[in-house]
Amino acid sequence: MRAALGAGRPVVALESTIISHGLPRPANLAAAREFGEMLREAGVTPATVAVIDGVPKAGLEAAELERIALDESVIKVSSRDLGIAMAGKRTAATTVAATSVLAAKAGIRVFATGGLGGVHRGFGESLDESADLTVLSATRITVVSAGVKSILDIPATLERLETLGVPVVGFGTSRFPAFWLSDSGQDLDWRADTPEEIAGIMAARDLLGDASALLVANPLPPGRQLDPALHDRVLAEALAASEAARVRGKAVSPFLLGYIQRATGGVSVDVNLDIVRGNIALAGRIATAWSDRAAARD
Ligand code: PSU
Ligand code: MN
Repeated sequence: MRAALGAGRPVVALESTIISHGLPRPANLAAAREFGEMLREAGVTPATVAVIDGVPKAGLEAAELERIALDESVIKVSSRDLGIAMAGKRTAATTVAATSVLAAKAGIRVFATGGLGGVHRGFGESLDESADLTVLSATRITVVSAGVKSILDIPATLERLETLGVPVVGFGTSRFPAFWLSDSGQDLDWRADTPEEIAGIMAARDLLGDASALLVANPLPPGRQLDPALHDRVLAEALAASEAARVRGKAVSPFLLGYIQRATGGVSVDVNLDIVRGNIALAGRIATAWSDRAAARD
Protein backbone atom coordinates (compact mmCIF):
# COMPACT_ATOMS: atom_id res chain seq x y z
CA MET A 1 0.00 0.00 0.00
CA ARG A 2 2.75 2.43 1.01
CA ALA A 3 4.83 1.58 -2.06
CA ALA A 4 1.83 2.04 -4.35
CA LEU A 5 0.93 5.42 -2.86
CA GLY A 6 4.56 6.54 -2.97
CA ALA A 7 4.79 5.66 -6.65
CA GLY A 8 1.47 7.40 -7.42
CA ARG A 9 -0.27 4.13 -8.26
CA PRO A 10 -4.01 3.74 -7.54
CA VAL A 11 -5.10 2.58 -4.09
CA VAL A 12 -8.63 1.96 -2.81
CA ALA A 13 -9.52 1.69 0.88
CA LEU A 14 -12.10 -0.92 1.90
CA GLU A 15 -14.22 -0.96 5.03
CA SER A 16 -14.11 -3.91 7.45
CA THR A 17 -17.42 -3.62 9.38
CA ILE A 18 -19.20 -4.74 6.25
CA ILE A 19 -17.12 -7.95 6.55
CA SER A 20 -17.41 -8.52 10.31
CA HIS A 21 -20.95 -7.28 10.95
CA GLY A 22 -22.60 -6.68 7.56
CA LEU A 23 -22.26 -10.09 5.88
CA PRO A 24 -22.87 -13.59 7.27
CA ARG A 25 -20.00 -15.96 8.13
CA PRO A 26 -18.32 -17.76 6.39
CA ALA A 27 -19.41 -16.22 3.05
CA ASN A 28 -17.98 -12.94 4.33
CA LEU A 29 -14.40 -14.26 4.16
CA ALA A 30 -14.74 -15.38 0.55
CA ALA A 31 -16.26 -11.98 -0.22
CA ALA A 32 -13.49 -10.07 1.55
CA ARG A 33 -10.86 -11.98 -0.45
CA GLU A 34 -12.76 -11.43 -3.68
CA PHE A 35 -13.01 -7.67 -3.05
CA GLY A 36 -9.23 -7.37 -2.79
CA GLU A 37 -8.68 -9.67 -5.75
CA MET A 38 -11.02 -7.60 -7.96
CA LEU A 39 -8.93 -4.51 -7.33
CA ARG A 40 -5.60 -6.28 -7.87
CA GLU A 41 -6.84 -7.59 -11.20
CA ALA A 42 -7.70 -4.02 -12.18
CA GLY A 43 -4.16 -2.90 -11.27
CA VAL A 44 -5.32 -1.21 -8.06
CA THR A 45 -3.89 -1.86 -4.59
CA PRO A 46 -6.58 -2.75 -2.04
CA ALA A 47 -6.22 -1.45 1.52
CA THR A 48 -8.74 -2.99 3.91
CA VAL A 49 -8.83 -0.86 7.05
CA ALA A 50 -9.11 -2.36 10.56
CA VAL A 51 -7.49 -2.28 14.00
CA ILE A 52 -5.42 -5.41 14.71
CA ASP A 53 -4.30 -5.97 18.32
CA GLY A 54 -4.44 -2.21 18.84
CA VAL A 55 -2.60 -1.29 15.64
CA PRO A 56 -4.65 0.71 13.11
CA LYS A 57 -3.94 -0.65 9.62
CA ALA A 58 -4.73 0.26 6.03
CA GLY A 59 -3.91 -2.97 4.21
CA LEU A 60 -4.24 -6.34 5.94
CA GLU A 61 -2.27 -9.56 5.70
CA ALA A 62 -4.26 -12.65 4.68
CA ALA A 63 -4.38 -13.93 8.28
CA GLU A 64 -5.58 -10.55 9.55
CA LEU A 65 -8.38 -10.43 7.00
CA GLU A 66 -9.38 -13.94 8.10
CA ARG A 67 -9.54 -12.82 11.73
CA ILE A 68 -11.80 -9.88 10.90
CA ALA A 69 -14.13 -12.19 8.99
CA LEU A 70 -14.24 -15.24 11.26
CA ASP A 71 -13.43 -14.18 14.83
CA GLU A 72 -16.70 -13.44 16.60
CA SER A 73 -14.97 -11.34 19.26
CA VAL A 74 -14.06 -8.66 16.70
CA ILE A 75 -15.84 -5.44 17.68
CA LYS A 76 -17.28 -2.65 15.51
CA VAL A 77 -15.60 0.73 16.02
CA SER A 78 -16.52 4.17 14.80
CA SER A 79 -14.03 7.05 14.73
CA ARG A 80 -14.58 8.01 18.37
CA ASP A 81 -13.63 4.50 19.51
CA LEU A 82 -10.31 4.30 17.66
CA GLY A 83 -8.04 5.61 20.43
CA ILE A 84 -9.70 3.39 23.02
CA ALA A 85 -9.38 0.31 20.81
CA MET A 86 -5.72 1.12 20.20
CA ALA A 87 -4.90 1.66 23.88
CA GLY A 88 -6.75 -1.54 24.81
CA LYS A 89 -4.94 -3.55 22.10
CA ARG A 90 -8.30 -4.57 20.67
CA THR A 91 -9.02 -6.10 17.30
CA ALA A 92 -11.78 -4.14 15.63
CA ALA A 93 -13.57 -3.68 12.35
CA THR A 94 -13.96 -0.07 11.26
CA THR A 95 -17.17 1.68 10.16
CA VAL A 96 -17.27 4.14 7.28
CA ALA A 97 -16.40 6.90 9.78
CA ALA A 98 -13.38 5.10 11.26
CA THR A 99 -12.25 3.77 7.88
CA SER A 100 -12.38 7.26 6.36
CA VAL A 101 -10.30 8.75 9.16
CA LEU A 102 -7.60 6.06 8.95
CA ALA A 103 -7.55 5.94 5.13
CA ALA A 104 -7.22 9.72 4.87
CA LYS A 105 -4.39 9.66 7.42
CA ALA A 106 -2.62 7.05 5.28
CA GLY A 107 -2.96 9.36 2.25
CA ILE A 108 -5.58 7.24 0.43
CA ARG A 109 -8.03 9.31 -1.64
CA VAL A 110 -10.70 6.79 -2.69
CA PHE A 111 -12.75 4.45 -0.52
CA ALA A 112 -15.38 1.86 -1.54
CA THR A 113 -18.12 0.73 0.81
CA GLY A 114 -21.60 -0.79 0.46
CA GLY A 115 -23.86 1.80 2.01
CA LEU A 116 -23.03 4.42 4.60
CA GLY A 117 -24.75 5.04 7.88
CA GLY A 118 -27.14 7.96 8.15
CA VAL A 119 -30.15 9.36 9.96
CA HIS A 120 -32.33 6.61 11.40
CA ARG A 121 -36.10 6.55 11.15
CA GLY A 122 -37.59 7.93 14.35
CA PHE A 123 -34.67 10.30 14.79
CA GLY A 124 -36.96 12.72 16.64
CA GLU A 125 -37.17 10.22 19.50
CA SER A 126 -33.86 8.39 19.37
CA LEU A 127 -31.48 11.09 18.03
CA ASP A 128 -29.80 8.19 16.19
CA GLU A 129 -27.63 9.60 13.41
CA SER A 130 -24.50 7.77 12.30
CA ALA A 131 -21.17 9.48 12.99
CA ASP A 132 -20.40 8.55 9.37
CA LEU A 133 -22.08 11.81 8.33
CA THR A 134 -20.23 14.18 10.65
CA VAL A 135 -16.90 12.48 10.03
CA LEU A 136 -17.36 12.80 6.26
CA SER A 137 -17.96 16.52 6.73
CA ALA A 138 -14.37 16.85 7.97
CA THR A 139 -12.46 14.12 6.11
CA ARG A 140 -10.95 14.51 2.65
CA ILE A 141 -11.85 11.30 0.88
CA THR A 142 -14.00 10.19 -2.04
CA VAL A 143 -16.48 7.54 -0.89
CA VAL A 144 -18.28 5.30 -3.37
CA SER A 145 -21.55 4.02 -1.91
CA ALA A 146 -24.87 2.72 -3.25
CA GLY A 147 -26.54 5.51 -1.31
CA VAL A 148 -27.87 4.47 2.08
CA LYS A 149 -30.13 1.61 3.06
CA SER A 150 -33.85 2.05 3.26
CA ILE A 151 -33.61 1.05 6.95
CA LEU A 152 -32.70 4.75 7.35
CA ASP A 153 -34.61 7.98 6.80
CA ILE A 154 -33.20 8.73 3.34
CA PRO A 155 -34.56 12.28 2.80
CA ALA A 156 -33.31 13.30 6.27
CA THR A 157 -29.90 11.76 5.53
CA LEU A 158 -29.65 13.81 2.33
CA GLU A 159 -30.63 16.97 4.22
CA ARG A 160 -27.91 16.32 6.79
CA LEU A 161 -25.30 15.73 4.07
CA GLU A 162 -26.27 19.10 2.64
CA THR A 163 -25.99 20.85 6.01
CA LEU A 164 -22.66 19.16 6.68
CA GLY A 165 -21.22 20.29 3.36
CA VAL A 166 -20.79 16.82 1.84
CA PRO A 167 -21.56 16.95 -1.90
CA VAL A 168 -23.37 13.98 -3.44
CA VAL A 169 -22.79 13.12 -7.09
CA GLY A 170 -24.85 10.42 -8.78
CA PHE A 171 -22.78 8.17 -11.05
CA GLY A 172 -24.76 7.72 -14.25
CA THR A 173 -27.91 8.84 -12.45
CA SER A 174 -29.65 11.92 -11.07
CA ARG A 175 -31.38 9.93 -8.34
CA PHE A 176 -30.04 8.82 -4.99
CA PRO A 177 -29.99 5.00 -4.74
CA ALA A 178 -31.40 3.11 -1.76
CA PHE A 179 -28.81 0.33 -1.62
CA TRP A 180 -30.88 -2.82 -2.42
CA LEU A 181 -33.12 -0.61 -4.57
CA SER A 182 -31.66 1.34 -7.48
CA ASP A 183 -33.70 4.49 -6.86
CA SER A 184 -34.83 6.01 -3.56
CA GLY A 185 -37.06 8.49 -5.38
CA GLN A 186 -34.85 11.36 -4.14
CA ASP A 187 -33.37 13.70 -6.76
CA LEU A 188 -29.71 14.68 -6.77
CA ASP A 189 -28.34 18.04 -7.89
CA TRP A 190 -25.25 16.57 -9.55
CA ARG A 191 -24.45 13.73 -11.86
CA ALA A 192 -21.22 12.43 -13.42
CA ASP A 193 -20.84 9.76 -16.08
CA THR A 194 -17.11 9.02 -16.11
CA PRO A 195 -14.39 8.38 -13.51
CA GLU A 196 -12.40 11.23 -15.10
CA GLU A 197 -15.20 13.67 -14.23
CA ILE A 198 -15.02 12.53 -10.59
CA ALA A 199 -11.22 12.95 -10.58
CA GLY A 200 -11.74 16.45 -11.99
CA ILE A 201 -14.13 17.29 -9.16
CA MET A 202 -11.61 15.99 -6.62
CA ALA A 203 -8.88 18.17 -8.12
CA ALA A 204 -11.10 21.28 -8.08
CA ARG A 205 -12.06 20.66 -4.46
CA ASP A 206 -8.38 20.28 -3.57
CA LEU A 207 -7.68 23.67 -5.17
CA LEU A 208 -10.31 25.15 -2.85
CA GLY A 209 -8.81 23.37 0.14
CA ASP A 210 -12.18 21.71 0.68
CA ALA A 211 -11.57 19.15 3.41
CA SER A 212 -14.95 17.41 3.34
CA ALA A 213 -15.63 14.09 1.65
CA LEU A 214 -17.10 13.68 -1.82
CA LEU A 215 -19.88 11.09 -1.90
CA VAL A 216 -20.32 9.21 -5.17
CA ALA A 217 -23.70 7.47 -5.29
CA ASN A 218 -23.51 4.36 -7.45
CA PRO A 219 -26.78 2.45 -8.01
CA LEU A 220 -27.23 -1.19 -8.99
CA PRO A 221 -28.69 -1.56 -12.48
CA PRO A 222 -32.50 -1.82 -11.92
CA GLY A 223 -32.56 -5.37 -13.29
CA ARG A 224 -30.33 -6.55 -10.41
CA GLN A 225 -32.04 -4.79 -7.52
CA LEU A 226 -33.97 -6.60 -4.75
CA ASP A 227 -37.61 -7.19 -5.67
CA PRO A 228 -39.28 -3.99 -4.38
CA ALA A 229 -42.36 -5.81 -3.03
CA LEU A 230 -40.21 -8.26 -1.05
CA HIS A 231 -38.04 -5.36 0.08
CA ASP A 232 -40.96 -3.31 1.43
CA ARG A 233 -42.51 -6.22 3.28
CA VAL A 234 -39.30 -7.41 4.94
CA LEU A 235 -38.18 -3.89 5.82
CA ALA A 236 -41.45 -3.20 7.65
CA GLU A 237 -41.05 -6.46 9.61
CA ALA A 238 -37.43 -5.67 10.49
CA LEU A 239 -38.27 -2.18 11.74
CA ALA A 240 -41.10 -3.55 13.89
CA ALA A 241 -38.84 -6.28 15.33
CA SER A 242 -36.13 -3.75 16.18
CA GLU A 243 -38.71 -1.57 17.94
CA ALA A 244 -40.11 -4.55 19.87
CA ALA A 245 -36.62 -5.66 20.95
CA ARG A 246 -35.69 -2.06 21.90
CA VAL A 247 -32.40 -2.25 20.01
CA ARG A 248 -30.27 0.86 20.51
CA GLY A 249 -26.95 2.46 19.57
CA LYS A 250 -24.48 0.75 17.31
CA ALA A 251 -26.44 -2.50 17.48
CA VAL A 252 -29.29 -1.05 15.39
CA SER A 253 -27.83 -1.45 11.88
CA PRO A 254 -26.46 -5.00 12.43
CA PHE A 255 -29.83 -6.05 13.93
CA LEU A 256 -31.85 -4.76 10.98
CA LEU A 257 -29.42 -6.19 8.43
CA GLY A 258 -29.39 -9.60 10.13
CA TYR A 259 -33.18 -9.67 10.22
CA ILE A 260 -33.44 -8.81 6.53
CA GLN A 261 -30.84 -11.45 5.60
CA ARG A 262 -32.83 -14.17 7.37
CA ALA A 263 -36.24 -12.97 6.16
CA THR A 264 -35.16 -12.90 2.50
CA GLY A 265 -33.49 -16.31 2.74
CA GLY A 266 -30.15 -14.80 1.83
CA VAL A 267 -31.35 -13.04 -1.33
CA SER A 268 -30.54 -9.68 0.27
CA VAL A 269 -26.97 -10.91 0.78
CA ASP A 270 -26.54 -11.74 -2.91
CA VAL A 271 -27.78 -8.29 -3.83
CA ASN A 272 -25.55 -6.78 -1.15
CA LEU A 273 -22.50 -8.53 -2.66
CA ASP A 274 -23.39 -7.29 -6.13
CA ILE A 275 -23.61 -3.75 -4.80
CA VAL A 276 -20.22 -3.87 -3.11
CA ARG A 277 -18.62 -5.38 -6.22
CA GLY A 278 -20.08 -2.55 -8.31
CA ASN A 279 -18.81 0.08 -5.87
CA ILE A 280 -15.35 -1.46 -5.73
CA ALA A 281 -15.13 -1.60 -9.52
CA LEU A 282 -16.09 2.08 -9.78
CA ALA A 283 -13.75 3.10 -6.94
CA GLY A 284 -10.93 1.32 -8.76
CA ARG A 285 -11.68 3.28 -11.95
CA ILE A 286 -11.81 6.57 -10.01
CA ALA A 287 -8.53 5.84 -8.22
CA THR A 288 -6.97 5.01 -11.59
CA ALA A 289 -8.29 8.22 -13.17
CA TRP A 290 -6.93 10.12 -10.17
CA SER A 291 -3.43 8.68 -10.46
CA ASP A 292 -3.43 9.13 -14.26
CA ARG A 293 -4.33 12.77 -13.70
CA ALA A 294 -1.45 13.24 -11.27
CA ALA A 295 0.94 11.50 -13.68
CA ALA A 296 -0.15 13.78 -16.54
CA ARG A 297 0.60 16.83 -14.36
CA ASP A 298 4.14 15.72 -13.49
N1 PSU B 1 -25.05 0.16 6.71
C1 PSU B 1 -25.10 -0.98 6.03
N2 PSU B 1 -24.20 -1.98 6.28
C2 PSU B 1 -23.22 -1.83 7.18
C3 PSU B 1 -23.16 -0.60 7.86
C4 PSU B 1 -24.07 0.36 7.60
O1 PSU B 1 -25.97 -1.11 5.22
O2 PSU B 1 -22.43 -2.75 7.39
C5 PSU B 1 -22.05 -0.36 8.80
C6 PSU B 1 -21.01 0.53 8.13
O3 PSU B 1 -19.76 0.17 8.65
C7 PSU B 1 -21.40 1.92 8.61
C8 PSU B 1 -21.85 1.60 10.02
O4 PSU B 1 -20.32 2.82 8.60
O5 PSU B 1 -22.55 0.37 9.91
C9 PSU B 1 -22.72 2.68 10.59
O6 PSU B 1 -23.02 2.32 11.90
P1 PSU B 1 -23.72 3.36 12.87
O7 PSU B 1 -25.08 3.60 12.27
O8 PSU B 1 -23.74 2.63 14.18
O9 PSU B 1 -22.83 4.57 12.88
MN1 MN C 1 -26.37 4.91 15.40
